[in-house]
Amino acid sequence: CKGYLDAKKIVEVAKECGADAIHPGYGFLSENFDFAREVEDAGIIFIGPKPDVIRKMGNKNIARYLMRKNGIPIVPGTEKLNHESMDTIKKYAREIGYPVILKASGGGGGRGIREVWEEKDMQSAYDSCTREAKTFFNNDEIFMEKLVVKPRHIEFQIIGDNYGNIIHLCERDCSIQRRHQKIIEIAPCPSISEHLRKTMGTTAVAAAKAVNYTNVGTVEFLLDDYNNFYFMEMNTRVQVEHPVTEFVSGVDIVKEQIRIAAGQPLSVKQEDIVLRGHAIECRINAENPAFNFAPSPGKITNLHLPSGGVGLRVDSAVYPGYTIPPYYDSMIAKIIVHGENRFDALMKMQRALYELEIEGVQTNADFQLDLISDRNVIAGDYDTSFLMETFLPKYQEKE
Ligand code: MV4
Repeated sequence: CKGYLDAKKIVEVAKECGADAIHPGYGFLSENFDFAREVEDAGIIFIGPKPDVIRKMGNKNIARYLMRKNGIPIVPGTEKLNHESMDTIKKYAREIGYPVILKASGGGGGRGIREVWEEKDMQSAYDSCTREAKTFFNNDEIFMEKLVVKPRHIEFQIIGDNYGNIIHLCERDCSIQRRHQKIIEIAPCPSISEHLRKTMGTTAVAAAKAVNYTNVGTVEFLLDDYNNFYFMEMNTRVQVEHPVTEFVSGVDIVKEQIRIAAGQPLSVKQEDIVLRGHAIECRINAENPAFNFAPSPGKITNLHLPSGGVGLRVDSAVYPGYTIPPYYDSMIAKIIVHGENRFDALMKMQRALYELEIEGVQTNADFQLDLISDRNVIAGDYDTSFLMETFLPKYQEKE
C-alpha cells in the first residue's frame, strides 16, 4: 500500500513506458524535491516548479527569509531559535508581545506549531515543539512569530511560465478547517474588498517572482481583523481546492500546468482574469462526525453522486462496490458548485448534498449540509476558529 510513495519505482515505470512527463498530483510526492530531482535526472519532465524552489518553500524559515528580503509582509518574529538561551527566547517573546507561536522550519499539516500565551509556558512549549519537529520532520529547527488571533486563511492561486510571466487567479477562502484539514473552500473570499484583493494579489505575484516561480502554486496569507495580511507559506503544487478557482476564473489550471511544463507561455494575461460568480467546494470524507470524525473505511454498497445542471462538478473516483482502504486520508469526493452569486452557489450546494447518497460507510455529507446552512457561513462571517469554537459546539448540542 506504499507504492505511491516509491519515487524510484515510479521513475522506473515512467521510463519503461516512455513517458515524457510526470504529474505528481497533490499527494505526498508533489512537494518532495528529491522526487522532482530524480524525475528530472531521468530526463523526464516534472510537471511542477523547479526542485530547488520546492525545497526552499518547503522550509518555512527559508521561505520567511526570502519573503522578508523581498519586501513581502511577514508576521513579526525571529529567525531560528535553536542556539539561543531560554532567557533570550523569552526576551524575544516580550519584544514581539504575547501571544506568540513557535513553528518548526520543516513544518506542515499543522504539525510542529505551539501557541504560547504566557512566559511561564515558554519552556515546555519550546521543548515539545522541538521534540515534535525532530520526530516528524527530522529537523528540530524552530522560530517564533507573533500569534495572529482568529485569522482568516486566504490563499492566492498563482501561475508562472518558463519565461518570467507570473499572474494570479485571485483567492480562495479556506478558513473553514478542522485540525488543519480544509472542509469547505470558497472563491472569491466573501469578506475582502476589491481593493484588498488587488493589493494581496499583487503581493502574491511578487512573492512568486522573488523565487522565480514556475508552474502553479499557492501563496497563503493570514488576514487579521484589521485587514492586515501576512505571508504564511507557499504550496508548490496544485491543490485539492483548485476547482473553485477554475470555476470563477475560467482557467483550466491543470491544462495550464501541462502547457507550461511543455514550454508554452501562459495562455492568459492578468488583464484577462475577470472573476465570474462564486464557487464552493465541499469535501466529502468517509468519516463519522458523531464519533469525533473517526475514519470510516469499508465497502461502498450504494452510491448516487449528484449530477446535472449548470455549474456542478463532482471530482471522485469511487463507485458502488469500491472498498475504501484504511491507509490513506478519508476524502472520497469533492462537490464543487458555481453560481452567479454567493446565494445561488449555496443553494446549488444544498441541492447537490441532498442528492448525494452514500451507503456502506459513514460520511460527513449531512454535516456539510448543516454547515453550509449555518447563518455565519451564509453570511460569510467566519475565521479559522469558527468550525471548532462556534459551529461544532452548536452541532454537538443538537445531535
Ligand atoms: C499562524 C497562525 C497565527 N499566527 N501563524 C497553521 C498551520 C500552518 N500552516 C500555520 N498555521 C497558523 N499559523 C501566526 N503567526 C495560525 C495558524 C493556524 C491556522 C492557519 C490557517 C488555517 C487554519 C489554522 C488553524 C490553526 C492555526
